[in-house]
Amino acid sequence: MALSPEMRAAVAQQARAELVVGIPSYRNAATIGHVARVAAEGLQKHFPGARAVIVNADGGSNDGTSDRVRAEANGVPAIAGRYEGPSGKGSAFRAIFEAVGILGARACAVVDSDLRSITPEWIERLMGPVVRGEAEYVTPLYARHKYDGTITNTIAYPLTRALYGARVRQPIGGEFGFHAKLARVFVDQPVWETDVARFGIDIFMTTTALVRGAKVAQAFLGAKIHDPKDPGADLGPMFTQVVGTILALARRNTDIWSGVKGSRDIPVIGEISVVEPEPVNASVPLLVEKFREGAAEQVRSWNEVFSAATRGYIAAKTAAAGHAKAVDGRVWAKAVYEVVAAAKDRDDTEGLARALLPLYYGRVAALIGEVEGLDQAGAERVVEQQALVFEQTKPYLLERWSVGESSPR
Ligand SMILES: Nc1nc2c(ncn2[C@@H]2O[C@H](COP(=O)(O)OP(=O)(O)OP(=O)(O)O)[C@@H](O)[C@H]2O)c(=O)[nH]1
Ligand SMILES: [Mg+2]
Repeated sequence: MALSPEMRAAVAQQARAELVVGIPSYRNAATIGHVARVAAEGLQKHFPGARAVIVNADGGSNDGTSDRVRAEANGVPAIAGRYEGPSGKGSAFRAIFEAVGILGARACAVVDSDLRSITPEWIERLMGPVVRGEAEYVTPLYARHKYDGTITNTIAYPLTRALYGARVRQPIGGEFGFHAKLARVFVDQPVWETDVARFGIDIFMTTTALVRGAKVAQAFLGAKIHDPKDPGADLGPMFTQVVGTILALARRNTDIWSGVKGSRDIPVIGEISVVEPEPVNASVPLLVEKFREGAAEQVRSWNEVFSAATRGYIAAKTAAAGHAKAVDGRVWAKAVYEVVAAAKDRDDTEGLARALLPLYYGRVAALIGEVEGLDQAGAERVVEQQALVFEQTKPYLLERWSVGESSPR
């Protein structure tokens, strides 16, 4: 149970609602008021006859985050308070899913609390398809700066696409719409003491929707502008939580992904237009340094996880000078699959994700070089090309996986 007794009581006091907008937060007082105001406006403008509730599940902020939500909800009932359980975005979502169940709602949209570019139309695009019965799970599609979303671009997108065969471009975008039936499925999974309670939540939701055969659509939302993070400086824990969760889910769903070849398009709602996102900083020297440092730390676990070819490549790269330390897309795809295959007989998926982290830094450094000087469309082609490499390399995963079956390594 993630709803605190106080929040549960506040939810139970509400009349039945059809729609819920959920906002997870932790110390977002500077930005969450705007998000709550725009969400309320979207509900009033696009779903005027429907009863809706805004639920803010907070991680114990002491900066007045929840007060901002109450103050800005503009007549839409708002429940704002602390969730219970492990600290993290996923626990906040769990509380929101529980509220959806208690309120008897039909559809829910979740939006991050650090968004600056949210408009009332986002609420319509995310929830409208669910309300109209056109989709059960809606992922966002937005223009992000070419240095933003590096976990998405290097692994969450290409690996989800290759494993489950669906071209969901932003599987961990942060904004989603879904049917209450799926909220129920999410709540019922025994994952709430794992990294799903933290930043594993987004990939858990998307993967669960895909393996359950939910009808998925992508909502075009324009530009995503939020509190940006430098991929070298900020993203280590998020990477291990997201990738650890991908690995844990891959172990459980072998019978589904092993039969998938190629990938299918996922329909897009709303017209895609060109928008210029705000630039995000990325420090290549920092990435290269972290690659080298991490390689030194991980030697022991790398012997257990990676093939001799991959280890040889890494050794050569980390010895090379400066920018030459970058990791090539083909080697990256194989290394990722070696880690997926290693998850077959290892429970410690987070440890495996940590083993991959230095290579991720090396891969991001390379990707930054590959897209430097390209416009958004050009950068997008590079990401697509890499995703295709993941699809083409998938037989290598199947091979490593079944080798593990007959002879323990
Ligand atoms: N309740 C709660 N919410 C959190 C926690 N950490 C993050 N969040 C919320 O989750 C949302 C996404 O967090 P961000 O830190 O913006 O992460 P992100 O935008 O997915 O990551 P990047 O795309 O890499 O920038 C925001 O609404 C945060 O307030 C937490 O520990 N507890
Ligand atoms: Mg953010």
